[in-house]
Amino acid sequence: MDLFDSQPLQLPGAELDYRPHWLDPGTADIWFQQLAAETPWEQPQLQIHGQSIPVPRLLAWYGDPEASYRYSGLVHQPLPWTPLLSEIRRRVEEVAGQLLNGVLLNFYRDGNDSMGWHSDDEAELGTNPLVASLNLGGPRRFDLRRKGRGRIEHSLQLDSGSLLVMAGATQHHWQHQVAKTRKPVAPRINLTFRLIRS
Ligand SMILES: O=C(O)CCC(=O)C(=O)O
Ligand SMILES: [Mn+2]
Repeated sequence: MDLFDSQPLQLPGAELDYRPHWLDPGTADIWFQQLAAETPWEQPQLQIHGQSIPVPRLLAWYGDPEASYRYSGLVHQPLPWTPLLSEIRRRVEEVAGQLLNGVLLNFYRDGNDSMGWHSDDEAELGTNPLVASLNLGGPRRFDLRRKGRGRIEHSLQLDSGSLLVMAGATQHHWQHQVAKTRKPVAPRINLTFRLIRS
């Protein structure tokens, strides 16, 4: 790992560390292809005002047996670590400097797939959670805004092989999104590693 290839982002009340070239492009491509093919992707339905609406992307949750996780209104039992995901976890834990017992995989098939505004502030993540987010495949824009405000204050283009670590009080004060786009974009897989406290 190149210690100097790290960009701390100066946003008030946030602790963000962006490493654009964390992974070499060849490995990023191999990991993308393998995860796209071997993951049992799901598209859960959200219940909104009595209507059933599919989540606008594909998901999978992996982790240690105790790491069940609630997202999209449902509790998900973790799938067991695959050899590739164990290897990725080991490398991400080195950067994070802490254990991470679960990973949410998001597959954005095209520009119509997205993730709405949210903070990673579920109770089972504890007070100041560290979330380490690895990006593979096509680049997408990642937006940040302060809670209670509408305006996007910072955007990052998350390229393939980049790692974004969010820590400290970031999730208390900030929300993030990956918006839909009309630009043609290649498929993308994002992996967010977390520590679930049971
Ligand atoms: O796809 C991304 O970069 C964001 C993913 C995310 O925010 C999440 O999984 O909580
Ligand atoms: Mn998130």
